[in-house]
Amino acid sequence: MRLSSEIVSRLPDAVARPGYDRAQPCGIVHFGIGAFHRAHQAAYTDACMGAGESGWMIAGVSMRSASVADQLNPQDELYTLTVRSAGESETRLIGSVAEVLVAGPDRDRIVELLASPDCHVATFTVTEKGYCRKSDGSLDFPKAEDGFYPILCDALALRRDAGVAGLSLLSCDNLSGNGKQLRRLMLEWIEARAPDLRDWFIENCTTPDMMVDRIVPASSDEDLDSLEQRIGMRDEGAVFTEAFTQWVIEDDFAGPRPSWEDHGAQIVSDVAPFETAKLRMLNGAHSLLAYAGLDHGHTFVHEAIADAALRSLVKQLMTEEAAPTIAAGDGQDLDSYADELVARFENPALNHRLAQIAMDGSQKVGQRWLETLAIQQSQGKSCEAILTGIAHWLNHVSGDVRQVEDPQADSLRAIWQQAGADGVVLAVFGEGGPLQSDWTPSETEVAFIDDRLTALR
Ligand code: CS2
Repeated sequence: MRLSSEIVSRLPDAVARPGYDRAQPCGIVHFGIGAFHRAHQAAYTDACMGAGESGWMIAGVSMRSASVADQLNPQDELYTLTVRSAGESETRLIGSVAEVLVAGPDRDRIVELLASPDCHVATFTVTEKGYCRKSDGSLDFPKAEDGFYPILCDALALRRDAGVAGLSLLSCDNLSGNGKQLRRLMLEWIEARAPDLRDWFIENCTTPDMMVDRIVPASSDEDLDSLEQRIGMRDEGAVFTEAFTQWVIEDDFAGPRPSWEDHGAQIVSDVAPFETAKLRMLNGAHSLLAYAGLDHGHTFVHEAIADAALRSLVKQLMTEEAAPTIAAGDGQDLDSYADELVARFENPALNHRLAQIAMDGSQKVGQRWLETLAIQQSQGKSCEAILTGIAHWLNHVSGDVRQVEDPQADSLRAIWQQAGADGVVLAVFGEGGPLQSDWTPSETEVAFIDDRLTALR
């Protein structure tokens, strides 16, 4: 028996369900409707409509595959969200998604929804690589052609022509200064492809920065099976997450928005301290656990953090390397933040796969590790935990140990083959390498990484 609006009443009483009328306009178009969006922004928006706000249904766009549409369309876009903490699971039904569309085949409908006066907000969780940036950060036009840029650009031009207000564009991805980056990249597209839209875009659209946080492992077949046992019906779109959730949003909107702050979001004037702490501490530690954890033979985050050697590296990365580079904002205590993160990583009920975090490292380590390295280096300090992480990442992308899922997998493997273990650090991170940043490895740092790599290979 498959979940759908017709059989919602047969759900166990313990499963809370939307009490609002779902036949409302879509005020939000979301690009990248994966598990994270469904467990985070869509849940906040569901709470807003549950509290009586209207007009905030979400049209979700899947950028590449039709799989989310296949999961949700037969279920009238309903899905359950299960919060898992040790020993307990709590499930609620989310009603805020109205439609799921696929970027290629449904392009016209997506443009129509975005151009509609009912729509006020476009949100994005397209992952780091979905922004189609070249290694110098500028827009990679051939890649961007298949991304959200042309769709959004067409819709914005229609809004301008029809005299409709601009949109608030919310990048909810783990990029530093995500709003600013989205603005810069979108402008690059507009300047090249629709230059007459430039001034209108600048005057009418905003791109607030934000920090989003919730650990959402990819749902497994076992997750779906055990949920089915518990709720008596099959939910192919179910998502599973932790109790913790955080959303810090810069107060910079072009028009109306849901009152997310009534349901736990923080609307602030400066997101940077939160975003930087999250990227360098949480995500930085995650990537270290992923590459080092896999090399130590672990599968899940909770196993890796229970490994004494890795646990001490993670603490070192967070408190001695990353935290000193962060100008903490009001009420932010980075030591307790680090403790909370370790506790979240320990959650045994999540089964968060290290391999999931290990994906797309070339797009992630810049904001997670290299910014910290650059700042510490400028103060004459070196960061052994991060450098150890780099050795494990390089080992990973050699392609010799396991399958590498990364848009740069082929070129990184080619660099390895050409430069060999002795030259790979500078070939990747040095001048002309694919991961150039403000951090240029010093001789001592190169030697440190080389030592670790030799031990690994
Ligand atoms: C993780 C993140 O997969 C990854 O790279 O580090 O998805 C992480 O779980 C989230 O950012 C937590 O908010």
